[in-house]
Amino acid sequence: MHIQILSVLPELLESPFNHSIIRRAQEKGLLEISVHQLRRWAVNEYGQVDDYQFGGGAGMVIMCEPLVKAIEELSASEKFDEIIFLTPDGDRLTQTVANQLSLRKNILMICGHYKGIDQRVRDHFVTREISIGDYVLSGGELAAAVLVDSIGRLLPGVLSDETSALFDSFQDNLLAPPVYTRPEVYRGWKVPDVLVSGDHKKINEWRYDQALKRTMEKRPDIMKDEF
Ligand code: 6GU
Repeated sequence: MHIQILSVLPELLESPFNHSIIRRAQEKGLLEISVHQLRRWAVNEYGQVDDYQFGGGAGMVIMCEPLVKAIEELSASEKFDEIIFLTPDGDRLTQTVANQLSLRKNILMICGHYKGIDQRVRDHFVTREISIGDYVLSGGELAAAVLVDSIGRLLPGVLSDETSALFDSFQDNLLAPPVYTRPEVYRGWKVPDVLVSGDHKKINEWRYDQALKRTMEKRPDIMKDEF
C-alpha cells in the first residue's frame, strides 16, 4: 500500500511514522508513506497556500490551486483509490472504515488547517471525508497519523503475530477482555484462576464472557447481534 499525504506541517508526522509498528510496516516493504509539503505547490514565491474567505469571517482557507496542482501532479504517476480529506465534519473513523481502507492500494490524504479547504476541492476531488472524533484539532495531521496507524497495522504481515489484530477491541463489535502478566500474585492481588488453569476451552469461554461484560458495561452502543 502507498499512502501519500499533503500537509503544511509535515514535521508533525515524522515521529508517528518512524516508530513501532508503522515503521516496521515500511521496513518490511508492506507500506510506503510519502509526506508532501503543500507549499511546494504554493501560488507565489512567498509560499502562500491560503487566503481570506469570501463573505468575510475569521480564519484562512486553503486555496484550490495548490491542492489541485498537487493532486493532479501526484495522480499522474499513481491512480488514487481514495482521496481523503481529514476534517471534523467528516464521517467518523471506525474499525469498519479502517478495515475497508486497508484493502486499498493507493490513498491520498489531505490535511486541512485554519478554516479548512476551498469547498470546490471537496466537491470535485475528495472521495471520502473522515473525522477521528467529536472534538476539534488544530489541523488534520494528528488525525492523519491516527488514520494511517489504524490502517497500517491491518496490512497482512505487519503484525508479528498474524492473528492478533483479530482479537482487538472493536474488531468483532466487542471490547477486548482483561489481560494479566507475571507475577501471578502482586500485593495480594491474584490473577483469575482460570487463566493459570491450562484449560484453553475454559480460558476462551472466560475471555468471551469478560468481553461481553465489559462491552455491556462500557460500550453497549457498539454491540450488534451478540444476543
Ligand atoms: Cl480529521 N481534523 C481536525 N482538524 N479536527 C478533528 C478531526 C480532524 N477529527 C476530529 N477532530
